[in-house]
Amino acid sequence: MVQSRSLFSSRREVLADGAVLLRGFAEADAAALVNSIATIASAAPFRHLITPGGHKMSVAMTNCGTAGWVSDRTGYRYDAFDPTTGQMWPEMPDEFLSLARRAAVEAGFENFRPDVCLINRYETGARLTLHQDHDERDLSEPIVSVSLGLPATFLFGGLRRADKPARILVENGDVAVWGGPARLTYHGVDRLPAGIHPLTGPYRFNLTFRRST
Ligand code: MD3
Ligand code: FE
Repeated sequence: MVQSRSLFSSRREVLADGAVLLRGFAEADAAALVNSIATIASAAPFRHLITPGGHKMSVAMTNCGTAGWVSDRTGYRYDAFDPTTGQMWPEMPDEFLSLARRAAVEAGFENFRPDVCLINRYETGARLTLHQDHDERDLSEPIVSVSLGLPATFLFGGLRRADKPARILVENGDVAVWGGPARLTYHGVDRLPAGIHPLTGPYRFNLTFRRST
C-alpha cells in the first residue's frame, strides 16, 4: 500500500517549538547513505577526536562538505582541511544534500544550504554528553540529523543545561530537524547498547548537516 499523506504526517513528532522528528523519513535511502559513508571514510577515516579538556571522544567522527567539525586541545572549530590527512574533506554527495534540504523543508525551513555534514559513528558504549551546537556562525540556520543503523536514545533537554532531558528512541531512517527557538537546545545521545543491525553491523551512524559560515 502506498503511504497516504496523512499517514506520513502521523510520523511527525513535534519535540518542542522548532524541533521535529520525522520518523522513517530517510528509511528508503538508508542503504545508499551507508554505502556513501564507507566511500567518504576511505578518504577521510573515522577518528576519535580529543576534546579541549584532553579526553578522547567515544564517538568516532569524520566529515564531508566544504568544511568539517574538528576538536583538539586548542578547542572546537570548523576547518576546510582534515587534520588527519591534510587534505580537503570529501565532497558532500548530492543525495546527502537533497535529503537534508527535503527534511528541512518538511520542518518549515525553506532555504537550508548546509556546507558541512559531520558523520558520527557509535560503537557499543559510545555516547555524547549533553551539549549545545553553537560553533556555527548563523544560528538562524537549522540542523538536520539522520539516524542510521542501530537504535539509540536521544537526550532532548531544554535551553539550560540543568533542564532534565526527555529520552527519545531513534531508529534507522529517523530524521530530526531543529532550529528557531529550539536551535540551542541541550541534547546528547545515551550510551549505545550492543547490537547488530543488518545495514551497519555493530554501529549506529548519525549524519548532522550544518551551515557553518
Ligand atoms: C536538538 N549528534 O554531533 S543530534 C552532534 O546522534 C550531535 O550523533 C547527535 O548532537 C547524534 O553534535 C545528533 C541530537 C539531537 C536530536 C534531536 C534534536 C539534537 C536535537 C531535536 C531538537 C534539538
Ligand atoms: Fe549536537
